[in-house]
Amino acid sequence: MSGGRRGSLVDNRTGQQEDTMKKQWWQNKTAYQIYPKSFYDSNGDGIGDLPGIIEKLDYLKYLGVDILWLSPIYQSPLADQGYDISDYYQIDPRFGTMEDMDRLIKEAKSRGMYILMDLVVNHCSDEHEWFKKAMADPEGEYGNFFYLADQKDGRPCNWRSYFGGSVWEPLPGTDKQYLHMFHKKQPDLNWENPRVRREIYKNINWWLEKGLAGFRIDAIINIKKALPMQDYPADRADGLCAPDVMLSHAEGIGEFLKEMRDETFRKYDAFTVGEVFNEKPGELEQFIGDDGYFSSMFDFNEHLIGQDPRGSYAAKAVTAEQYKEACFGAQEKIGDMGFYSTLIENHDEPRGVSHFLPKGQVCEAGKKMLAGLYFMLRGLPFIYQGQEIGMENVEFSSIDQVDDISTRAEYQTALDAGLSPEEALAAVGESSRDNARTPMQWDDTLHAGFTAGQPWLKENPNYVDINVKDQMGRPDSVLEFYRSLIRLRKDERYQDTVVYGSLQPYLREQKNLMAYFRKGETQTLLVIGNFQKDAQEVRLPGAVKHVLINNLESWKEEGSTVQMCGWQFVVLEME
Ligand code: TEU
Ligand code: CA
Repeated sequence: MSGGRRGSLVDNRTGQQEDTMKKQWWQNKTAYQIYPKSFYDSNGDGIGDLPGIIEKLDYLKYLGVDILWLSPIYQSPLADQGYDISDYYQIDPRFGTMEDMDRLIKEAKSRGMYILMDLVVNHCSDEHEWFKKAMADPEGEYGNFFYLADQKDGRPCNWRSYFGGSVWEPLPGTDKQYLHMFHKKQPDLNWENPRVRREIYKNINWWLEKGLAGFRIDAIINIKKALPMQDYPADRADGLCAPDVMLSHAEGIGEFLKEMRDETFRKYDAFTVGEVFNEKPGELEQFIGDDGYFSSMFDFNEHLIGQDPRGSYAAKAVTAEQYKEACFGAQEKIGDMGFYSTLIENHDEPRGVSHFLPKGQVCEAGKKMLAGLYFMLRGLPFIYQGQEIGMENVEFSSIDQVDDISTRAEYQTALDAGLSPEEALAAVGESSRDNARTPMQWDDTLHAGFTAGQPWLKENPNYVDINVKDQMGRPDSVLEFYRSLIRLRKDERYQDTVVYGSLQPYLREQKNLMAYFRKGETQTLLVIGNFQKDAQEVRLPGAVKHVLINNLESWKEEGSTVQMCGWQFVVLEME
């Protein structure tokens, strides 16, 4: 891995040549998120596993992705599907063995691919031995691994957990209570305790020694609490306040993050991408600038559109204009100071095509347009499993079909707000995390070719139409379109512009049109997406040299304008 050489880029704001951001080994790559439980089941128990991932490495190589992020596969009761870890040094037997993991790292390496694990260290599982020891002796050493308080004094604060209810829960068998920002089976680790931090760094280094390329870092903003704990104004009838209110009062996370970086990642030139929703204004450079805590951070700006403090039942549909402004706003904020990781979906989100395209208008052309629009932004694109074939949200006919604890909590919130069960299900179903967690659709045989047994979560019945087997090699498929985007990113003639070129919005005011320039030192690309089902005319800023990518066959250039068909997406090389 070579990095650290100084890159020369055109400054976004001044258009001047500048000695700016350092180039890094990972920036010209494409990343792919695997949700192991739903990816491929090699032994028929209905649960995807590590040998299953190894079997599909050649498929991922065909797609062209380089960096693979695995959602957690550590030993876990799976209360939150592995985001509740009971042993950081073990692979959960349902996913495979440590030998499988070592083999995966080796097999990936031999194909020129890199493995990232998920680093979940804001909390562990209540089944972790640290927590068991804390329960056995709350006054002892391990009591201080968590946030404990005496029950007799009442709740220390009125913070609401992300999955509903108070963050406080009685510590079984004791007169104490403990804090959990997420589910009660996910007690928060006390980062103020240096021993906790040392244990975490030791584990990170242990994994990096195995040859991991780095980590995706879970929920990391939560490690710093606003202390001393206090109440904030209640924002719902439950008398509690949303966790982000507390986070906005928490100061000093940088000391932890810097220490973690220096004790671990930096020594290995590891790639890290932080899951950060709530950095404070002006903090972006500290997080992912040249000397940042992480290599990169996800751009979640598009994913916050339409959210409502009352709960996910009240969320609003996203419009094309909102989507465009969120993308451009993020790009302006980051400029060339750092490198975002871009995405349209992950395991916590509904399917991007169902969420960002208007209801009832989801089609192959629209799926490709959405793919092209985020892929060509400046940043490291992440593809979530199944996204590359255009997998869609699933219909839930009963809350019993929902496995996810977050959706179940949101359902209860909707009922509490007065919705009928049918309304509540329809409302929370749209944003349910289970939309992304249905089995990967490999082919049109029983259970989408995911398992020879019974899948742990029901497959989306549309697998008969949407599956890998159908799309591989079909030139007009969504899958082949993703391949063409990845090829362009890797193409030596264009890579510098696609990866490092500055980004400038074009015709920003034109409705349902998202267009932008990517400008390199000697080259200008123009990206245009017609974000609606109807055709629209677009003025061209100059002569077109080549149409590099087009999601439709037609190209209707007339003088200085082009007639863009509904959902048409193009990448043009300009004279
Ligand atoms: O998500 C963190 C996070 O902020 C989530 O609460 C997010 O807002 C929510 O999932 C939206 O429904 C991470 C993981 O990605 C998620 O899967 C875990 O459940 C969570 O941390 C706890 O580890
Ligand atoms: Ca299995």
